Amino acid sequence: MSSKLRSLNDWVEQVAAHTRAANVQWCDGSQAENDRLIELMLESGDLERLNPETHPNCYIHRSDPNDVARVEHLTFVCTEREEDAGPNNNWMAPGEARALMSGLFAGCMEGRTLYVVPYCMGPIDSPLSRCGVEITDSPYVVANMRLMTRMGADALERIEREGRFVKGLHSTGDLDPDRRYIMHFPEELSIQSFGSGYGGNALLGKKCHALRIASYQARSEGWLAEHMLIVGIENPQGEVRYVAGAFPSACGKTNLAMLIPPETYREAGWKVWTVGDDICWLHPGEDGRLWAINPESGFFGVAPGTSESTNPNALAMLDRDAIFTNVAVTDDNQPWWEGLDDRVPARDWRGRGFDPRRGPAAHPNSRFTVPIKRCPSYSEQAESPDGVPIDAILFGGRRATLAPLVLEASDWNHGVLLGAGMASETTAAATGQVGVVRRDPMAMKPFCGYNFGDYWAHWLAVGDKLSRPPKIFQVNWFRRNGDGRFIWPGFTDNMRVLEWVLARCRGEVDARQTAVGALPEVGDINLEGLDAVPDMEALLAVDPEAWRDELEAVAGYLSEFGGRVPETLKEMLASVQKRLAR
Ligand code: OXD
Ligand code: MN
Repeated sequence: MSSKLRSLNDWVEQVAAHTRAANVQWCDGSQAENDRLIELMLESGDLERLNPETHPNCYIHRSDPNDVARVEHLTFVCTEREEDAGPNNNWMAPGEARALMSGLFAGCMEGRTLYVVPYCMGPIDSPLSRCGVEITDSPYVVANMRLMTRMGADALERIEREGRFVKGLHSTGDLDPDRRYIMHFPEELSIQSFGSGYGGNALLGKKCHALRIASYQARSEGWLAEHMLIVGIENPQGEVRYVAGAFPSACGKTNLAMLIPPETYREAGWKVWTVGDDICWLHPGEDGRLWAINPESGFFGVAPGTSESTNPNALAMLDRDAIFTNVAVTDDNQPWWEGLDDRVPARDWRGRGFDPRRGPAAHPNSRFTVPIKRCPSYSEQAESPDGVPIDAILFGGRRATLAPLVLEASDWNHGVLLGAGMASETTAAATGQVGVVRRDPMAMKPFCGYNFGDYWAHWLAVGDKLSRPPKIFQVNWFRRNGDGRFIWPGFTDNMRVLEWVLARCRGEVDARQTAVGALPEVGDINLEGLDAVPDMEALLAVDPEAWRDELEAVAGYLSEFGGRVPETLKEMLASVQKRLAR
């Protein structure tokens, strides 16, 4: 097979020659093709079958122990001018990057099959979707791309019709961390990734395309590509309102996206619908609202901590048709991770007999890949070509102190400031120290494909186009008390905050105005049915001293982006600082 599209064929031929691939296989996304790939990986040891009685059609992949997370220090944005990538990105000149990558790719597929993977990010018939083609030598990547994107014949047909696609070239190479690079060329809509098989580095539709390249493309086309979940909240009257939320990696986006409301809410008729858990493309609509699609069609979720109490919907979808990466297994070959239950695993994520002295059984960034349609709270609207209209945007972070449970921005521009000032404690989703507070504007620090200064200007410009913009809120589920314990129960009870957020959007409840934003009155968060009443005073406290320091830190951070920071944002910051000084 090949394609009717000359530019695609030429590229595939040129890559096959350069990498000296043994075979070229065009992927059609069919079940038969997937079955063959799974068989191949079972034979090669890339996959092991999990217990077919308890987990039919589920497999485990154990990665190289060196290759378990995104590698931000090896991820580059290669724009012609360094300042266009901005201080938020590692930069390399495109010519230098291409030469480096060409050296690495030369001959790297000798003896291997080159897979051509056409994919569509977003519903196949949506004008908001965008397409790409990934060339890879990893059957694991092909199988995961089939779960995470609309991959195969339909995508190829759309690509041939449009003639435009993001070019992604990937090889696992020899998995040598010294020969590992994830390069982005946003000006030519292309990606080159070498030396890693890990999802965020290798499933190029996800972070590389749907965030870094798409954010750049979105800026020139007038929309936003964001690191956000999308969730529909149905009230007892049967009306569904959609909320998008940006949270840094491993801060509970997946749990929030498929939350089951607390019992009292369920009894009253509240329901939650899942549209997406990680990435959201937001387009201004003709009606002056923001419309969102989830460009993905699956979840690549963090396994540890997922349990019957934290995320029962996730557990319900993980008992068939899933690929697990770097989890542990029980003696009857079921997948297991810390926080799941109190069984003792037999083998750890490296396949060794489990020995707690060697650390956790599952890797802290172990993952599951599963089609979104397997989720019990799956929303049919995830296939809507128009997307869903967004009423509220949440910016969340993991902050032990300072940030209250929820805070409402006074308007869109103030919301952009709240997003730009986001900070969070780091997690295991990326290589590096865990638990350090770092600035993570809009949860996009690792994912924005261009200078943050220009990105904030673009956010402001998108707001100018909206006559009915969503309200913007900052949330923090992770505030701790003096003993270091979380004050807010989180998980299902985050529904209580969402109820307040939506009541604000509908103008149904007043708020307490403070210098930094509007907060709920202590009695306005519904606590009915909670066993232990959290310290709401502490959760909703605003400490002016601490906020003055915070805003100074935000000002210092913004100044790193120099002249690219929009004046409007600086003025907004100054006006909040002025209110705090009083
Ligand atoms: C992810 C991440 O995998 O943000 O979604 O790291
Ligand atoms: Mn993510």
